[in-house]
Amino acid sequence: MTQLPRRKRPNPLFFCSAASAGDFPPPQGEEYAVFGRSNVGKSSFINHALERGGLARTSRTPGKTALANFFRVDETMVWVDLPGYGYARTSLSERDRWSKLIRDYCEGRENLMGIIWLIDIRHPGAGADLEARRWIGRLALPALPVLTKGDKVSRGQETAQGRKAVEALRLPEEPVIYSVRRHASRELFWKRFERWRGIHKGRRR
Ligand SMILES: Nc1nc2c(ncn2[C@@H]2O[C@H](COP(=O)(O)OP(=O)(O)O)[C@@H](O)[C@H]2O)c(=O)[nH]1
Ligand SMILES: [Mg+2]
Repeated sequence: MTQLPRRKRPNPLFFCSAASAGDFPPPQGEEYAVFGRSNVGKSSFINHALERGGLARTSRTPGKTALANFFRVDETMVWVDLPGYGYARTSLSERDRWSKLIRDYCEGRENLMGIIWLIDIRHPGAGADLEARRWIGRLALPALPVLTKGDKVSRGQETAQGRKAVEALRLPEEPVIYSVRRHASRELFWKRFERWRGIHKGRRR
């Protein structure tokens, strides 16, 4: 197998927050959505994977990010931190606006190449994720599953939880196990991401 070239340290840049589709920036380069339940660790993941603490705001209070936030990762790629789904305590109208934002983005964004789908390693197959699974399936977009908070289970449980996730959510591939408390996660993630990106590139919808 050929070795992937070593990654350059990213120099990410936050450049846009959008509350609705009218605020989306003009599409440029490939876009990847970071998607998952509220509090699953999306912002922490973005900061860790892109090696920039404080880039995406992290919060102990779930359900706060009502915006789609756009980050330029490098010359070729943008990541979009989408609002989290499945947060019960927001008002219905707020929820409607969020899901409309997610829908408008995922269904209409012409340069969206795939979804980085974050799932809590402790609860694979929770209701909101099952719903998300059906929805992602209908979108016919490639999804790279990432189990977050890997440090919350023992090493032994990691494999078991991974298997559970594959079954419960009918994952298209083995999930990447991630923890922001482990340096090694970053390297593992990027290897998997670049491979996944390479496979799906050129197979635009
Ligand atoms: N132990 C542990 N906690 C994490 C990890 N990733 C995120 N968290 C915590 O989970 C909470 C929610 O994280 P956040 O990134 O704001 O989630 P978001 O709502 O999906 O953006 C915060 O308290 C984080 O510190 C992880 O890998 N390990
Ligand atoms: Mg967040």
